[in-house]
Parts: sequence; structure tokens; C-alpha cells
Amino acid sequence: MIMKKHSRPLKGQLQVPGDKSISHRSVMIGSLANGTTRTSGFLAGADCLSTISCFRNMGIDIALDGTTVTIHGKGLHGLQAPDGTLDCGNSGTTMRLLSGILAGQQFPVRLTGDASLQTRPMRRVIDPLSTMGADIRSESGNGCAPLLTAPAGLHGIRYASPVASAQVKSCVLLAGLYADGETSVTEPAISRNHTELMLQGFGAQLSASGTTVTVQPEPELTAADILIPGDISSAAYFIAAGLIVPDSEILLTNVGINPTRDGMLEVIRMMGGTIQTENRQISGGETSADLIIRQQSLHGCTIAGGLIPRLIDELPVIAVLAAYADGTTVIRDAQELKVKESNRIDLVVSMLRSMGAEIEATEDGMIIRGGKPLHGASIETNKDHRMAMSAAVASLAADGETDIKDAECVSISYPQFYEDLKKLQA
Ligand code: SPQ
Repeated sequence: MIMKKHSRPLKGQLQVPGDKSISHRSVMIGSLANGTTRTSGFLAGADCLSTISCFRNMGIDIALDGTTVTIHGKGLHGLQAPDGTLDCGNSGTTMRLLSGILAGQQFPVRLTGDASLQTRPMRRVIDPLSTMGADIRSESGNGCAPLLTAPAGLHGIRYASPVASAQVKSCVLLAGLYADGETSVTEPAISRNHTELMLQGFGAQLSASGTTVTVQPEPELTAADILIPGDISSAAYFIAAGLIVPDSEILLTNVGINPTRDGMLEVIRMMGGTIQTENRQISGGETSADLIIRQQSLHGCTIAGGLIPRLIDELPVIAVLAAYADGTTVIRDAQELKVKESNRIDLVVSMLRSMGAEIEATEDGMIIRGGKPLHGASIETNKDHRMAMSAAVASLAADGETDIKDAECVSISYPQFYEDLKKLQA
């Protein structure tokens, strides 16, 4: 797709699609609950559709109507053996969270995904689940999908996770629902807590202390209605675009600002910017607000430590923001970027370098010396949705034309991304 510099301000109001992490969890936890869960604001992107198809294949009746999903849950022990392999598509969340649930089932399952997902590390879930007594292995023995699970009794464990990962934490907590005692997970820093909030809303017993979360087994999960706020990881592209395109003013309504996900807003403050928040609301423990973004000049900053898990998926577009800001931005402790849908350190560095930015990769992040004018280039995305949307934002203030390869991969998390961008450009 060819994108051009946008020389007029971006103006208008948008509702970005529902939060991807919460959408996945609504289908999973709704399926394990007794009764009918109604979810509104659901993200009908390819990743969440993979989750729906896996649970339908295990006998759960799920109706999708636009952004409303009705899930007829069958209780903690109500899933049935699927017909053939479960396909998680491109979705790491589907595969890792589902692994935890499948570890507690009385039937064997084969789980796979697309070419990208088959290269992503799964030992991070195989290891703790095996410690719990689960029968789970990588089919080819390389620590990646396809994964094979089989029935086994699970024990509660205390797991000290080497990575701050909501997928690992959620996988172990979901397996803990089927264990013979309590299960706890301690992380090096707090990752997104949507699983904990939703399980609690459905009646599970959880407690949190510092970076440790503990779940009690065999809860009676009861269906509940879920209002899913807009995804801050999708809002991030319009936040960045509004900050860099001259004279822009954008209102993003009902964006999730859960404190485990709002790191980008903190970074913008560190860069000298302000995002106005209005109409704060809380539903199901999840906070949301309207965000007002006005173009501002920003300066570089250092992004590291416990802030990283709070903005991990926003780092590619934060790097774009840093390339347009004055001074140096250092991103550290972000080695997890290498094992996402693509190696997001390498791809961000080659994208911005080909557009004229001064940027270098480091072992665990990157250093961006911002403020140089950018120009259009041909951008390889490796079919990574977040790379395509970041390239689109970078193109808006870059001279000439930018050619985004495999631009349609935005369908993973934001199918109407280009249409929404056009609305603000009109
Ligand atoms: O689901 P998937 O493919 O892993 O999606 C990504 C994304 O950019 O959309 C990561 F590539 O988001 C993850 C996120 O990085 C979604 C997620 C979740 O819903 O629990 C948690 C994060 O991953 P992790 O490995 O840090 O737990």
C-alpha cells in the first residue's frame, strides 16, 4: 500500500475497536463459566476470531453479531474434545492461554498456528505447566508449536516467572483453576492484569500482593456481561499521529487505560507532552476514558524497567514518535520485542533507518536520535500488524511516498485501521 505525507491537520473523533486482550479472555472465561455471557465492544479481528473458532470446536455455542458476542458457557468441565487440530492462527494469546486451559482437560489436543506463531517460544508455558504435572510437549521438540496436550492431574505450584508476560501468568492461573491446591505466579514486573480482573468478576478467588497473584482451584464461574473498552494498543497509532502531524486535534472515545496498560501515556508525559483525559469510567474493574490529543513538540526520554510491560506492544509506534521528537530516546529492557509476531527491534530499526532516521539496535532495545526529517521508503512488515500501522503513522509526516508491504495484515488487531485513518484525514 502506498501512503503519502499528510500536509493537513488530522481532525475528528474516533472509537477504536475493542481491546484485543480483553476480547480473547471474554471468550475463554465465558466458555468456562456457567450461563450466558454477553460481551459488547468485542474486537472482531483475526486473532480473536481464532479464539472463537477454537472454543466453538470444543463444543461451545458462540454467536458473533458485529461487536456483540454471546457465549453459552458450559462450566469449568464442560469443554469437549475438538474435531481435529485447534488452529490459533497468528495469535500468541490464543495459544498460550489455551495451553493452560487444555492442561486441565480430560481429552488430548493438538494446537497449531501460522508460520509466525510456529516460531514463537512456547517453553515459557510448557515448563511451568509441566511442573504442575501437565502432559504438554512441542511436537517437533523445538519448544515451538505445534503443541500436544493430554489428560493429567495438575498440582498447585508457586511459579517465579523469568519474564513479565501476561500470557505466561494467565496460562498458569488458568491451569490453576484445575489444580489440586492454590497456584501463584510471581513476575519480575507487573504485566497486564485482565485475566485476574475478569476471573474475579466471574467469581474466582484471587489475591494479589506485590508482583504475585494467587488463584484458588475449582471455582464456580458464573456468566457476566462484559463491556470491552477501546484498545489502547490500537489508540496508540492515532495518539502518535495526532502528536506529530501539525495542528492536529483528535478525540478518541472510551479507550481502556488500565494502569497495567497505560505506559504510553506516561512516556508522552516524560517526553514533555500532555494528553487530556475525560469521562473516566470503570466497568468490570477496567478503567476507560476519552483521550484528547493535540500536536505538540516532544523531546527524547529513557524507557526501561517496569514501564516496559505496560507499553510493550506500543514500542514500535513510540519509536516512530521518538524519531520525530528532539533529542535522544533510549529503549532498554525490551528484549521481549524480539519474540513477537516479528523481531520488532530489527524491523523498527530497519524501517526508521530506511526513512532517514538515526537509530541503532541494542541487545534489549534501541537508541533513537530524533529530530531528523524523514522521507518515504519501501517498508517490510513481515506481516506484523503493529509494524504496518507504525509505518503508516511514520509516513504521515515523511516526505514523499511510503510503500507498506503486506499492509492488509492490520486485520489481525484492527481491520478498519486505514478507513479510520482516512476519516481523520478527510
Ligand atoms: O497475541 P499476540 O500475538 O502475542 O499479540 C501481541 C500483539 O502485539 O498484539 C504480541 F505480539 O500482544 C500480546 C502482548 O505483547 C498480548 C498479550 C495478552 O493479551 O496477554 C500480552 C503481551 O504478550 P506477553 O508475551 O508479554 O504476555
